[in-house]
Amino acid sequence: MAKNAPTDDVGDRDLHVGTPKQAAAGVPGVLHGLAAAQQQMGVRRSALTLLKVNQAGGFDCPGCAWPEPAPGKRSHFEFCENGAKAVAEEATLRRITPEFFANHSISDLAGRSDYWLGQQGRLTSPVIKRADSDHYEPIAWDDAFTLIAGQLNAVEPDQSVFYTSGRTSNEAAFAYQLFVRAYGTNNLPDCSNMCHESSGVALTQTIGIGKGSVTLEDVHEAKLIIVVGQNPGTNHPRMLTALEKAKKAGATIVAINPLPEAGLLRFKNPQHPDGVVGKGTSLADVYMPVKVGGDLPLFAALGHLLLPHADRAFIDSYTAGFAEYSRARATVDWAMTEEQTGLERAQIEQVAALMAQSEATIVCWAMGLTQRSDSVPTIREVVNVQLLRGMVGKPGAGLCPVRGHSNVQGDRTMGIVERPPPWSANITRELGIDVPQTHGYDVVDAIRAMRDGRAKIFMAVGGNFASAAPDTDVTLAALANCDLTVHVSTKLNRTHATPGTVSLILPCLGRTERDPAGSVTVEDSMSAVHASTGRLAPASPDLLSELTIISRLAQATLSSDLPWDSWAASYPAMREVIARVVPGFDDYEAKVTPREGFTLPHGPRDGRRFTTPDGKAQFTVNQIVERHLPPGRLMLQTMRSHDQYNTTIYGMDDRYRGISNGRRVVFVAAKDIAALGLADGTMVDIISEWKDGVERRAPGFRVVEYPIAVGCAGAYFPEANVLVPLDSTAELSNTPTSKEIVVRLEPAA
Ligand SMILES: Nc1nc2c(c(=O)[nH]1)N[C@H]1C(S)=C(S)[C@@H](COP(=O)(O)OP(=O)(O)OC[C@H]3O[C@@H](n4cnc5c(=O)[nH]c(N)nc54)[C@H](O)[C@@H]3O)O[C@H]1N2
Ligand SMILES: Nc1nc2c(c(=O)[nH]1)N[C@H]1C(S)=C(S)[C@@H](COP(=O)(O)OP(=O)(O)OC[C@H]3O[C@@H](n4cnc5c(=O)[nH]c(N)nc54)[C@H](O)[C@@H]3O)O[C@H]1N2
Ligand SMILES: [Mo]
Repeated sequence: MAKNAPTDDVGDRDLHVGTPKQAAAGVPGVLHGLAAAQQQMGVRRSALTLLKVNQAGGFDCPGCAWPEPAPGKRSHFEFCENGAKAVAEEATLRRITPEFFANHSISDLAGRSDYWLGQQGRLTSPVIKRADSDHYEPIAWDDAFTLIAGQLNAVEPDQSVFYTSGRTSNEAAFAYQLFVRAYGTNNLPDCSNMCHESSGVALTQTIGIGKGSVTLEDVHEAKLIIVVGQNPGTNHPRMLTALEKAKKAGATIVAINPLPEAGLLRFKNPQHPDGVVGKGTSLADVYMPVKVGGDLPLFAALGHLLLPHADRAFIDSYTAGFAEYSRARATVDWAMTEEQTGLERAQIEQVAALMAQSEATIVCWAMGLTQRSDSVPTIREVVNVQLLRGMVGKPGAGLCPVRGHSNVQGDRTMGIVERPPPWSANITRELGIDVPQTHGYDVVDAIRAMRDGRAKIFMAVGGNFASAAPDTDVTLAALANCDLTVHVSTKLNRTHATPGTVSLILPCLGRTERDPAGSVTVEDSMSAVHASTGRLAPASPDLLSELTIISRLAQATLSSDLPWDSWAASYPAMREVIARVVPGFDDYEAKVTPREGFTLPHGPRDGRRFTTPDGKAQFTVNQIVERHLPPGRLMLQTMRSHDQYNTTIYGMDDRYRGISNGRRVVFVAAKDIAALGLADGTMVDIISEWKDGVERRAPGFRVVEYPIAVGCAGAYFPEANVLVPLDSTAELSNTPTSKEIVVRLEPAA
């Protein structure tokens, strides 16, 4: 039997701190995943649903963007503990009814935790909060579209903001950007702005395309894999299977991370006998406990050490800027490097030696590199080192930004971006729509615009803007400052509890559910596009697909006579249009009919073709800006626990880090705890200090002594988002610096 939703909201009452684990997954992982599924769905539905994850004819796991092996090579369980939890959140049997909203005012909901809100179950019918009301109440779909269209047409298009989270299918994403641009704006911020934007910017500048250059086969064939700023045991567990496979074929693995994450140290693959009873596979051969923010000096030093091992043939034929780069890296200041990285010269030399020997090296990275002020230069420095050794466009080698949301990469390919897409002329040619050419708002600029009254309408297809965005108090006030907020969502979340004057929640189908319009398509982190087919009965008969909601809103709002009805009724019809407009999608329908789908072209990977202005891959010279914290301060990074999907809190445990029944914890090294005069278990407020002079405070965190790099601290997202100043963003990508916050700890009042 599925369990009922919790009625009380107990917070961290029963917090317990144990010892961190040394290995990830194994049988406990599978059992935890199944337990989560059964609480939400019961036993039978869990079994039937989980067997369809990532299978031919099944649906794409909504968990993460890590690719699946080719169909013949898939196991029957092509999901992981956290994939099971992601599916359970959506396929839950719990329901939010109109009575729920009658019983809970919006002020009541605003006081609840993200965990409690998410546990209430699926949204089932459209609701509206009218001006001067503190409750959501039912509204008919047609009335909802008429009302929103009326408001959209009453403001200038640039006064509206249209957010997207990365679960939206290719077809819905294409329709959404088309609607928004036909309406007249490029205000299309998305979760990428807070996620891999820095990777996109750095890769576009250097290799001419903002996507990673490896396939899953490359990972299997690599000789050396360097995992930087990523916690795959929690966030991309299926990646551990690929790392294990590479390792068994002889690869060496290096982990660069301020935390010794369990999944990087040892993996017990529950599908192999030694993963069930044995010790599993030890993964990382070398662990580099870098200080938060030390990656740029680290990769600069690696580049210096690798200069004598440069691949001259590759550099001469395919790159530009090597002379300047090699001059900049001719010397290295070891004292500064050791101080800024927290690593010893010998450790760095050891990794350089591995790189010098390796004929096939992949560097993987995620949020540990992308959410800092110097993220773009840091990723460019990673590119330098890979170019130096000729590690792009070669089997088993390359650059591998590991994406987060399951279709975040596809949404970008479909034109969800705050600038006119490079193919906007095709929209005009094929559909007769003039695409606005002005630069729109990204996430941070959208918050500023709402705060300052320049934007009055906020619409979101998916996501939880209020909890995901930085500077929580500023973001909440910005949303509340809107005349209208509109949320296309599957689950209740904090953003719904922060309404504009008028607010609507439009409930939609999830990826696991049957859709009469056919299968949708998605693109994974390695540019492979394939179909996803939901099989479950929808959570409520009143749900519409995202594509239908967007199409009906477009019809109500726009005067142009595009065939929105036929698109909403058929994903193949929408794909036919995409094929004519988006490069790389010709014969789209034919290519996604076979279950394996197809891989989009990628010049650097396929043939060392670099689409930069001079056609060469670019070496860059990146300045190292040293960080010196005032006495008594720590560099805080905000990260995910093992029991959450971004702002969706599955449960209150972080098993691998030894935390149960609570989330308000701050991880600090023993040496810093002693130096600060605190103790393990002290309750503190975390205060962030930023040059605007405003003190942002996150009250009531328990200090946890942890093997984290000295001078650093870690706390969970979204509880710590209140500490991230809105104006503290990465150079060039404008990504909030969620992994670079200068804080002090004060004993709690
Ligand atoms: N189960 C689950 N899966 C997910 C998600 C989820 O929330 N739950 N989220 C999805 C999304 S949208 C994304 S973007 C990905 C996120 O995947 P990750 O990037 O793995 O997520 P984070 O928890 O932010 O972890 C960042 C890692 O970077 C390290 N780190 C922090 N600062 C630094 C630094 O300065 N240098 C280095 N070298 N390392 C540093 C942290 O210690 C941590 O191990 O996962 C996706 N998959
Ligand atoms: N401090 C700090 N802040 C961060 C980060 C960090 O590491 N630290 N990470 C950043 C990153 S990497 C990201 S990607 C963002 C995430 O930002 P978002 O993508 O905005 O947040 P999510 O928590 O993934 O969104 C969850 C909500 O999506 C809705 N949803 C789920 N599935 C569907 C669906 O199929 N359709 C629709 N329409 N809605 C659906 C549900 O209502 C659910 O409540 O947060 C960023 N914020
Ligand atoms: Mo993300």
